[in-house]
Amino acid sequence: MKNEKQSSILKQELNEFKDVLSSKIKECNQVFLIAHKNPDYDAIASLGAMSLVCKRHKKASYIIIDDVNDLPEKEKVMIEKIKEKFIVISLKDYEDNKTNNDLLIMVDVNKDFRTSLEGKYKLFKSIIIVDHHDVDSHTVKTNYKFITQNASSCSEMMYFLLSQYKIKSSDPCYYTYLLTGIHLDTKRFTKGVFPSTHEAANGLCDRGANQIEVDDFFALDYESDRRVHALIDKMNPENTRIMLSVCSDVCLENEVAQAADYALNYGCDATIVAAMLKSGEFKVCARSKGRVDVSNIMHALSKTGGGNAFSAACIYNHFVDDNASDLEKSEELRKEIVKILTYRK
Ligand SMILES: [Mn+2]
Repeated sequence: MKNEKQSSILKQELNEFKDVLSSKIKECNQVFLIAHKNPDYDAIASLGAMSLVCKRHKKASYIIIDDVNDLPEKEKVMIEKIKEKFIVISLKDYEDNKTNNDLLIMVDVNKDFRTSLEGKYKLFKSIIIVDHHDVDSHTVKTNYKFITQNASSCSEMMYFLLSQYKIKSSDPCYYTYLLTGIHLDTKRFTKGVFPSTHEAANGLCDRGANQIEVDDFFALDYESDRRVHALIDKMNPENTRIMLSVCSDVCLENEVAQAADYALNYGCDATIVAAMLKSGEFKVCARSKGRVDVSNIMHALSKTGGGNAFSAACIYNHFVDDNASDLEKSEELRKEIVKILTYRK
């Protein structure tokens, strides 16, 4: 698909989908918008853009984000800005205000367990999904979905939808956020870039996206970066090919992921990093250059395991003794991981 037609095919498909989106928005009483838990820049930007689409249809829309306080500062900044124009609610608010004719729009996510509405999808009259992740048996069942892997990000698709609806935001921050989402999911234009991605980025800049503000979203936070490097400092080559770091340092989920990403720069086949979250659970992130399928390892470790052969993660919280010390728990987890790695050899 890496040819000049890719962009026009994507735009044509989105244009057809647009009619479904419009009719579903018009039919319902109110729209609820949701993205994946721990929403990233792509997810938050897409929520903002989809809110603009609902506003265009003069329909009340509510963004459900249940974990705002646990998010990193810059994600909170984005959400605070969106709150100036739109209503952000908790899961509890949704439950208090639901009707029997509600539309749910899921952006940047398609799997049931990845949002805080897990188990509650049947409460909605209709569900629309706009996403760029792979689908599997966990994909929420609906006839109204636009899911493609021929786009860099949900932000990219949302840009094309905004432009097809001829929606112009007086506040350029919505364009800046979409460009930030594209930068995030393409690792700053180094992977998963399509011809349409460049077109979207150019269009966003034309509409006033601020590249300097985009760069600010990727500036490293000193404290956070030290925590990432502390995890990397604790790495051991578990066998000659897999670098492993397991410790009870308290980190944010994305810091564990960053450590696993960074360590892949070493001459190894794969990296696995585990650290403790504020909740007391352990986050485990694994990355691979391709010789090792890390999603198998994450699935073997925990039923929460998800991802693909190159990049996978899970939450680990089933310890033999829940009252064990943090250090004992991290040692138990290390042994579990080593056991799985040993079986695999
Ligand atoms: Mn995304």
